[in-house]
Amino acid sequence: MNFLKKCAVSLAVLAAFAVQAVAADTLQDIMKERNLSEKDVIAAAKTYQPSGRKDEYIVFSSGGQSGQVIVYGVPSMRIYKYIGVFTPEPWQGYGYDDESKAVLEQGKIRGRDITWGDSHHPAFTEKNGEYTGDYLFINDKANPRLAVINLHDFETVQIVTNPVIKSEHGGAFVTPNSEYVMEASQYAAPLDNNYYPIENYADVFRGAVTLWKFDKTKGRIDVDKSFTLELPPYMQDLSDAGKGPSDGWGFINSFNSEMYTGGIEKGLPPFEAGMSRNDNDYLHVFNWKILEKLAQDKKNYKVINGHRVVTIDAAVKAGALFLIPEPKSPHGVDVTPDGKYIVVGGKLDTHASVYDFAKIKALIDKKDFIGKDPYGIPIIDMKKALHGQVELGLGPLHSSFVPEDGIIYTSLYVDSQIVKWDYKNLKVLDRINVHYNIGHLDTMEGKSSKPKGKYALSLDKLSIDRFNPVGPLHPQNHQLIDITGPKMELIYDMPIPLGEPHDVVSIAADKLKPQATYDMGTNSRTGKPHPAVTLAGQERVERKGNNVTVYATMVRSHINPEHITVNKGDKVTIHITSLERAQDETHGFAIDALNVHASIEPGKTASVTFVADEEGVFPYYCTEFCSALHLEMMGYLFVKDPNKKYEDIKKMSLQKLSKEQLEAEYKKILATNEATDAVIQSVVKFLTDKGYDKYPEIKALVTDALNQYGNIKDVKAKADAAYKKGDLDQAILWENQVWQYMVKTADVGLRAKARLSKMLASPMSEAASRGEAAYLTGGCNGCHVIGQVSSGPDLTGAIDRTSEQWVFEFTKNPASKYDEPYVKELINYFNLRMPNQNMKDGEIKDMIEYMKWIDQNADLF
Ligand code: CUK
Ligand code: CUA
Repeated sequence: MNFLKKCAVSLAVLAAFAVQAVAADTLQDIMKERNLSEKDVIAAAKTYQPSGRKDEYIVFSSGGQSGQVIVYGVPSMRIYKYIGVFTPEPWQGYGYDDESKAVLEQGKIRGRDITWGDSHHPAFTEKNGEYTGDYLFINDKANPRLAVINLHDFETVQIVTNPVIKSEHGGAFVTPNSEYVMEASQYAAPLDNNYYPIENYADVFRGAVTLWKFDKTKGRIDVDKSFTLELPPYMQDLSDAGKGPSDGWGFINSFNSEMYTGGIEKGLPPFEAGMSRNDNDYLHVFNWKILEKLAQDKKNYKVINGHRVVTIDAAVKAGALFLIPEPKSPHGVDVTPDGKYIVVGGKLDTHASVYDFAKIKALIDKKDFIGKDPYGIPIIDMKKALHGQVELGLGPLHSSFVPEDGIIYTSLYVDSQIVKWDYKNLKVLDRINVHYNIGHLDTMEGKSSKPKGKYALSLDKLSIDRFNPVGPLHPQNHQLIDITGPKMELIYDMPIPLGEPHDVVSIAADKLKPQATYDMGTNSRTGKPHPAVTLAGQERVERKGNNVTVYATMVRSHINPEHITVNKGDKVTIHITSLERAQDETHGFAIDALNVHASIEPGKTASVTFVADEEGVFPYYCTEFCSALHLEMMGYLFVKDPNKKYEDIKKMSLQKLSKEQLEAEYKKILATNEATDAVIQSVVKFLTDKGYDKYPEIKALVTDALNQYGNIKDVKAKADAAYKKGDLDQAILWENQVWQYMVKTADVGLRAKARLSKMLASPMSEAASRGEAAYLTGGCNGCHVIGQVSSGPDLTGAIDRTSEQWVFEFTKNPASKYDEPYVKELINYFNLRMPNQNMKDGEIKDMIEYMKWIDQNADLF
């Protein structure tokens, strides 16, 4: 009675809301109310993804100062993940479990922990210049490092620290078949670790480019096979690898061929004045295939910090290093998809310069040079190497490509624009304003040999007035631009709240094949079986002196063991294996107040190590809301002092249940279990009748459900044995555990049923889906549940019980029928009157179509 009254009250509230809600239910109404133009609505329609719809492209963005990588989708611009790379990331347990700590350890510089990174340029593995979607590389500009992320689980698996470069920028750029990942220096510095005064700049300070060898079968960088090319101290900037006809070559910009050394504090003009004095800087052109051979012979390299550095002399002698003048202080260098041209963004010059690789190669072959720089590197005549230059505007930086031959998109930092132009015929085609001050841009696989185009992303450094203010530190702005038409159209602004994300790479979503779960007992950071994998029944605690090793498991909804007792001062390692096999059933393992956390996805084994240096009781628990019994997924760590004598605590006398009370409780739980089992059996029947095993994803769910169900037999036997012994208390507890397994079975089983129903249901007509929307927005589901009698009658079969006309009239004006005997009966039964939801005629007609669809699919509810 009480419950029904409550329902009636909430119904009245709902009805009141419904009246307000109907005010804005046509597109025109919403546009008017939200002050949207037709253009806005079209932009929204181009980016909106209905629930469950997947994105076409996946974007990997550097996370700037966060040291992470941001993963989001295009066109929806929904953020999917922040991948921990150079910095700890608690959700993923990155930097908290032992396995990921080992990865972060690799990123130490000269023994020092580096707890931040300036993650900069992400790059995919490539095959013939096309993205493969297997691994992602990203560099840390601040602390010269490079990381490898495995795209089969989106986890960072390796960090390499550059042994000679002190400051970098021109990485990560991948050669067309992922042979090497290029990492070029930024600020020249001595390559060894010694002190030299600035007066030794030209003699000792050097730039460099490291060629990190990538082992494709292992998915790791092979440090021993990697080497570096020494370069003059010209402040190298961005790089790119050649492809097609220019495969084997690499290109690096620079901005201080003046070799200016600053000294503002001594009254000298500052760096910015001296470094932009000359009209030209140099594009470095080098051949890594020749260098690779040079690095095999001792006479060509020096060993610095245990690492091979091929000298400028050796490279010049072998015809592997050249310079070409470029307009002063350029920024981006981008090789065209066909590998025939190299486009350099002017930055301080309003032009983009297009170099023709065939011309460069011919000049090199003819040894046609205009001179040598102070380090003996041959200089190629800029005029002879250029295909042409195009005036684009102020501050051209980076470029990206599309499938159309010769078409390129270039960012203009100062003008805050993207320019579309033709690099073959050298003319500007279109431009669009962005907000504000764009750095990099991307055009869907736009830096590969097979760009997809379709959308452009503008990575704006400033957002100024685009978003709700959140203090003086503004988010960055990633803008999505539709580039399918002759004019670029801005369609979405996304605030990025995580550092300055420099650059992105994008990939067709179907090229990524991430796994849903791990093979049981995987160390995700090595990809190999974890030596401490623990299966059900193998849980144990081992002690060797002061080292305690716990082999634990997690599965919905318990941690085994639930009590761990150690001595104060013990070094404790807990290896935790998730016994789950179901997709998205992740557990997190935390011990309160001990800074311990790990993320244990299905099948993963992760370890945490800590010193139990404080006496006390420390609860531990699961940090992911993994099931209805998630809060119960816990245990206690007891840390006792072995040198202390603990007094006996007087026990409280708690009231015990009587035999009769226990019997009653036991009967109750048996009845509950029986009822729950009936639900399970009906779901099983439904699934079997519908041939669930023909649908792999449903089959996986059912297998998981049956796994849970399979646990019941053992537990039930324990319950029965306890009952036989007369231990009602234990019998009740074990019966409760039976119920837990049943709930988990039903949980997954019902999910499988819902998904299968959706797959099998006949397609909805447009009218029926409008009707469903009207049903939901009208709040009808507050009282009606399809397929069930709830606080209102089941709508299945309602038309058969009456007629379409009747349903129409009743919905339009329920009160007109309150006196009909059928309705009277309903009002009596539910103690509720169907309220008037003020629906329009069209909506009611649509809803009737929806009800017909329900009737057609009645067996699925
Ligand atoms: S760089 Cu050009 S705007 Cu550090 Cu790739 Cu950022
Ligand atoms: Cu496992 Cu919550």
